[in-house]
Amino acid sequence: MHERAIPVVPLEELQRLAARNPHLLHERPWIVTGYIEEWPGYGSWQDLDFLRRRFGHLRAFAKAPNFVTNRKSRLVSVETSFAQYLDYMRDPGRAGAIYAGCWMEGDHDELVALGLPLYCGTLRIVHRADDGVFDELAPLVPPPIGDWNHALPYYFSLFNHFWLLVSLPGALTPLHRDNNGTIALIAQLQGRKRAVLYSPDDLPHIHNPDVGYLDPLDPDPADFPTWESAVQWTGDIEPGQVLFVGTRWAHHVRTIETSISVSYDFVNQTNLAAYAASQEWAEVLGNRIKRNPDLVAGRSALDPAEIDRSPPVALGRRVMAQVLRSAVAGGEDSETARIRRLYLTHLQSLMAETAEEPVEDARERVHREREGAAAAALEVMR
Ligand SMILES: O=C(O)CCC(=O)C(=O)O
Repeated sequence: MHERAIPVVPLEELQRLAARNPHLLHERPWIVTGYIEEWPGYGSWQDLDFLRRRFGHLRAFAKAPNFVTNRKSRLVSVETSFAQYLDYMRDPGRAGAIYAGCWMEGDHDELVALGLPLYCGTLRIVHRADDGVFDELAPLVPPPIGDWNHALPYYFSLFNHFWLLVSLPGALTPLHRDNNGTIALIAQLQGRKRAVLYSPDDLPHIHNPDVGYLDPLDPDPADFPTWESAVQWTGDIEPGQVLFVGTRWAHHVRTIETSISVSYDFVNQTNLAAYAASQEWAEVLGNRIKRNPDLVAGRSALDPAEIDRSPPVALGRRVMAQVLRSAVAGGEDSETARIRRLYLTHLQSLMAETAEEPVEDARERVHREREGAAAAALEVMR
């Protein structure tokens, strides 16, 4: 097996390298030190009492493991509030009493048999780009890397892209790749986590389409006969450190010491094309419109029969293209408008390639929609 240690570098070093090579986050993972301690909220987000007061009322699921990515794995889950989950964390031996009547999948006996703690990885804190949380944890993505999330319509409403992850030793996020071609960061505020990563080039060694992903801690050579050919990148993330995970890198994360982290998915100039091409957000948007066609009624060139007929991904892409055209129609020259134009360009060439919308058709549509019919439905769909 080929093992490599994830490099640990101070922020200044990463910034120097990123200025020369904007793609460096996709070439290898990095653990970066020396910036999150400066976040205005760094101290308070290390304090479980503060987090309980702030987010205790939010409802979520806690699961063991965090989710499954191999069809032979088992999962146990409960519905919980964050406050109740913190009670469980304080005394995991009382899981049976704390979660009586809350089991969604499996039960307390199965949890004990699994030997994994519950992991509350589904807390939804942020719903929009201007959420005040971002001021407390700024910068999440330091320059010159930066992120363009704020300019991408519905980015925070179609998917969750910000997680507060509080976990017990042994809590497990199995090997997976993130949706939507995003870059991920895991910022460690308390405790320690151990990460194992594989590059997109090694996917055939660690993913079996019939089964799912490899367990790097217990590789099954029958399902993954070439797993030893993959390069395994490993590293521990300590308080004050941030792990960056490039687009489509598979990652497996285990909590070693009781942990508080913040995880964030982002898009910038290096992965906007991958984001545009992703089916996941398009499918969610398409299905949302199919369920509620009134969201676009009178605002777009799409009639109800077309909405009904279109596959969700194609529909989501078309609506997003309309929203983007409408948003940039004024010819504004802001950074946001430039990002949206670029996003639209990626989307249009993809739609032309996949014959979802012929190029001619797309041009005609620009004219039609510039008349004002397609007012951006941004607020409506949030
Ligand atoms: O910290 C963890 O347990 C997993 C985080 C993760 O996989 C992610 O943010 O994509």
